[in-house]
Amino acid sequence: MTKRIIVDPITRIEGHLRIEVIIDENNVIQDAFSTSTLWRGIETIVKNRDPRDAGFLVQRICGVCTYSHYKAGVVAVENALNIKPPLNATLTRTLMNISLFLHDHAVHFYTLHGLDWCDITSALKADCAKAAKLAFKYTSNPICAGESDLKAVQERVATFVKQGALGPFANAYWGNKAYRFNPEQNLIVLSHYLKLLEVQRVIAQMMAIFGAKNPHPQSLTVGGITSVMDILDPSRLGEWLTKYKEVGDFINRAYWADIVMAAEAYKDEDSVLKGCGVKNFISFQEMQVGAEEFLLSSGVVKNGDLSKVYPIDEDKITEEALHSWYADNEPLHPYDGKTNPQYTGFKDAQTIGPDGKLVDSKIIDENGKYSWIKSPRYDGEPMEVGPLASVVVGYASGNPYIVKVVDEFLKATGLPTEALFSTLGRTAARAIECKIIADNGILAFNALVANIASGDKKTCAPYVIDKTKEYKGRYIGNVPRGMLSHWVRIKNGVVENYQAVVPSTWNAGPIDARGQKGPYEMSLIGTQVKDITQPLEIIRHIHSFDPCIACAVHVMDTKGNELSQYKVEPSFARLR
Ligand code: NFE
Ligand code: MG
Repeated sequence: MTKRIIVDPITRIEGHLRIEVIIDENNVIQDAFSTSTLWRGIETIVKNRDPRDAGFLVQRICGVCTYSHYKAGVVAVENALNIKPPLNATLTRTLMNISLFLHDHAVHFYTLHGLDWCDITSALKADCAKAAKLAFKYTSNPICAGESDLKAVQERVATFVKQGALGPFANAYWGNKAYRFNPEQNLIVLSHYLKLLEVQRVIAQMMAIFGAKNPHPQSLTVGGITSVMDILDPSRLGEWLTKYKEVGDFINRAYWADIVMAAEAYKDEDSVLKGCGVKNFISFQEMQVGAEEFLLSSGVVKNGDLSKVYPIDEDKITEEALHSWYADNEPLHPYDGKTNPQYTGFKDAQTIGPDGKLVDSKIIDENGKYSWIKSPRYDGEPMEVGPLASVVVGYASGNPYIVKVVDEFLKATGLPTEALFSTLGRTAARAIECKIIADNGILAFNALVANIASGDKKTCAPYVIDKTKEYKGRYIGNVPRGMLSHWVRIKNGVVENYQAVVPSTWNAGPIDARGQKGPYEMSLIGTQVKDITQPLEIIRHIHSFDPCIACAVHVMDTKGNELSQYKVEPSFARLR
């Protein structure tokens, strides 16, 4: 009888994700399975639609990266129609992208992942004066970490606790031995957690300046942008700049400092020093800051070997569905991808309950289909995508923006480069990418202002769609959770086929036909769970990828039929 820990749902993510792990007698994870339990259908909805609407439709894939799919849908169609948007449009798109990345990364570290690192109950025991002094160890200019700030935070949260209601901090694994911050460090992170709630609003406003609204901005159009008056208005430009600086301040004085602090506090915590089982990384050029200049680089790094970076051959990208709830098992290039559902459900099993006795239960069929997520592969190999991939590829390529900040991180923490290949490294990589964008996004702003000042007012390129012609095109780029690609075929003036190969699909997908597991599953194997009733280590590894299962699945029943009923149990984890 194997022991299984099932965490369903994984909370503090977007979408519905279930993790099953098999542990040995020492509670070390021997095998792991990642399952998306819910599905939606945008790739199907967009078929037979006007390609000019594709961006708006595919934008609804996700409510988190609300800009990524919009931009990808617009650029894929531009690529198919051979349209080159004017520089003003490209740079304005970057300004919107900057706010998306800053938002997603900061919100991930504090709101979604932070409580895997920070024990709120311990923060209440902190000595505020000591904590205020300690904050200077990690930055010369701390924010929201003065003695009175910290006292106010402690009192605010203590009020919840006295009322017996932890609010957003309820139902966590407080006191677990896998937490490593001391009370003062926990209090600093808690203070920044609360401050981020205010900063998040400012970042959303940044997006809305050129995007018209947030979430789901609406100012991109095939060929360019529609926020013409905004980019020609110095007060709108000034507003964006002020907010960008305010957010950058938080990134450098809070987020960055807290990551350096986490690296110090957790450097002996075995569970975060592992967590990188797939050491292949793929990342794509993104964040255009000039006519030809980008902050993030393209390439493939294999087996963690930083001495070589391979160029990406996009013909080598496939998705397969042997273990996914779709009918077509074989690997297909996304231009020819299929989305025909075939749900096979869970199987009955007797598993060990919390009291050690057998209970009737349901588990996945790991030999059959067990997830709504497909398995993307590059040249037949699983790849990790995301900030860690972007940092690894950029570092190995000698990208000066990335090398500078990675070296700064390694120097500040005393960690070796190999430490990047871990859950700690993945969490740090997100802060590294965020800092690169916070510090250098200004280049795109300056380039836009200079281009307008030079007299170029163009915001859209003209084009025609010839209904007698067939077109195909794609967007490939990097979004906050990693490499994203959208592939479109156009025939008779409408979308004939549309496939999105999404970051969380790369990371969360199930086993492929060659028996290879993806990054989520591999990240868990070998980790010891200290307390099987509180599998904090599982959640921390998985959260470090910043899962977005809405993005990874993006399928729904277009006829509105009920496909299945789901019951989400309030208990965070159940032992089988
Ligand atoms: Ni739904 Fe997304 C990003 C995309 S996903 S959050 O970033 O594309 O995995
Ligand atoms: Mg897809």
